[in-house]
Amino acid sequence: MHPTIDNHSRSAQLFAAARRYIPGGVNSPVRAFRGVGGEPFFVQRAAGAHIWDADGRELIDYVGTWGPAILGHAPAVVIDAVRAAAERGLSFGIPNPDEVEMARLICDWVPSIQKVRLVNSGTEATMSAVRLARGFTQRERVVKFEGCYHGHVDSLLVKAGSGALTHGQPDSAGVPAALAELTSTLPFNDAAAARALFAERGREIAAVILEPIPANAGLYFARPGFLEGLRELCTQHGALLIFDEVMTGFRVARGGAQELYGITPDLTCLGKVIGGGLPVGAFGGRAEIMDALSPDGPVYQAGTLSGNPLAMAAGLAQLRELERTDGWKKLEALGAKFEAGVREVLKKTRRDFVFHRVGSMFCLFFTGGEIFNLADAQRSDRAAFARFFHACLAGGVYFAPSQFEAGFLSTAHSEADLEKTAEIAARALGA
Ligand code: HOZ
Repeated sequence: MHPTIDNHSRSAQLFAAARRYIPGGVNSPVRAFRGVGGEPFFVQRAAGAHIWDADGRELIDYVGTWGPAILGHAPAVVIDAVRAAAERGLSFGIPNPDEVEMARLICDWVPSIQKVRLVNSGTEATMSAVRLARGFTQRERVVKFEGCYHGHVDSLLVKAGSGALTHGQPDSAGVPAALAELTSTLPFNDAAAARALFAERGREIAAVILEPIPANAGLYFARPGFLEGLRELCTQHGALLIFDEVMTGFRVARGGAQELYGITPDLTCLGKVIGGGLPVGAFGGRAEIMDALSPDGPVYQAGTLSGNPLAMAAGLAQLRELERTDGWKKLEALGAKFEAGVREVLKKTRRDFVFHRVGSMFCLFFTGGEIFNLADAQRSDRAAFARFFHACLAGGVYFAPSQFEAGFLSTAHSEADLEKTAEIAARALGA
């Protein structure tokens, strides 16, 4: 049995019950701990940078509900906004004023987005963006990158990252071969391969979709010129460039990764931070493209709960609070402090590591050398990662239960949290 859980714990009992009624006992595969072994714990409540499991154990949390909790868990400003919105009604299926406010804010903060449609998840955002790109360009081929994950969209579950990678199924059963055939995959950071694909099939390509900062196969970065090259190729060949900023949007900078890199995509997918922890997604871009959506255009896309008033209220409150408190500056300072602590610890170990960070997102690979794509990331020693994960968890620090996920800091992480984490990590690594 793994050290995480004992058979009599409340979490163990809940997991046994969950397995009876829910496939694998979880509602999203990465939660099942298969990437690290053992069984997941169940969370009872969360506040700030901390979570409490069903057995009352307190943990410092670096998952932050996979990104949305940028102010930490349950910040008063978001809870108050949600409470007030709930009292006005949970869902209308009729346009509501906060949808307009959210759309205005997104368009103001992300200049490449002139119009935006709100949906309920990142998966919906990428699925709809791909359909829109196909409808707008009247082409069918989509290009994605190995290890990039864009939710569980049929066309994009080809060589995918995140849970798909953790569970050894980057190509899902149930995706028709005929559909997968319309998806071309390329290694990330391979500009020559992208040029070659466009030279051969440029006229078929509706869109290139990517995480401008891939964060679902660990975390790595574009080489200088790579994103610019893709922008140029798409423009030259009449394909749309789609940035999946579900994780990086409003997190790595107010205007997302596209602001950091100075690249203008045609379409952008958003989620996570813009919902403040409630289910939300969005996709937007140039007005002429977005106007191809129904009811103005021929590309159908819809949703009963889209623009849900609670999600809008939560997202607006969180984004405004980030802006009001100079949140991105705070997160960078915190990230730098966290990184300094980690590097101190790593120096004391006798093995090779690669530590990547951008703002409040980070990843520690258990290998040396450089990491620029999925193949590099897969060199990481996953067994060593799993041992590290469980030692940290036993010490009271919760990192994502997979080598192939990013970690997240929030403005609620304190210096004491970072110090305790460094201590526990040092012990876990035998430093
Ligand atoms: N990497 C995923 C989010 N981008 C993890 C969340 C999940 O699959 O449940």
